[in-house]
Amino acid sequence: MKPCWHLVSGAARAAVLVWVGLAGVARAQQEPEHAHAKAAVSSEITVTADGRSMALTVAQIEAMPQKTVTVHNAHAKADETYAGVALGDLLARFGLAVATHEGERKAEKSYVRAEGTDHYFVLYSTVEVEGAMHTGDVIVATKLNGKALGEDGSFKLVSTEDKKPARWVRNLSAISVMTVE
Ligand SMILES: Nc1nc2c(c(=O)[nH]1)N[C@H]1C(S)=C(S)[C@@H](COP(=O)(O)O)O[C@H]1N2
Ligand SMILES: [Mo]
Repeated sequence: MKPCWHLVSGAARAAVLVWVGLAGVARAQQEPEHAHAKAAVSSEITVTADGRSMALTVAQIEAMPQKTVTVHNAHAKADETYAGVALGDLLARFGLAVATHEGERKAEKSYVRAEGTDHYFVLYSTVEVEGAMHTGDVIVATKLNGKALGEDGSFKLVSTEDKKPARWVRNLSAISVMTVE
């Protein structure tokens, strides 16, 4: 039988609409304040630089020299301690060391594109991620407060100088360096 909406009285229609509206409000209020869409968890991170591409696992990242940073997450309104590899140290393994004048010149003309499994991506100037050139740390974290990152994925990019966590990338899955000529 087809619904006979035209037969329903005006008052009854209004009641149905109010009920549907209130149900929507109740649902919205159940969402936690920092809820975000569930994204696929990254199991590897692909680093591309100078035409070379390499996938790295958590074990490989954790075998590199580790850096620990404590940052205030303005969204979560909490201090968080992340551990992982400094992005500059990671890039140095891909021939992007800034120990020489030429290396520095290249960094000054390059940028880093960091992307998550949900395709959210951000840019950093390469200079910003080089501890030898810039204040602050940008790390590829694999741990938060001593534990795996959970639903933030296997890897998360975290920076200490940003006032908001918008350039932190959860479920980090790809890092590529581009040089502007
Ligand atoms: N992968 C991924 N990372 C992301 C985002 C996103 O949509 N996807 N949003 C960014 C933005 S705009 C903010 S403010 C913070 C919010 O992080 P939180 O929800 O974990 O507090 O994550 C950043 N990192
Ligand atoms: Mo944001």
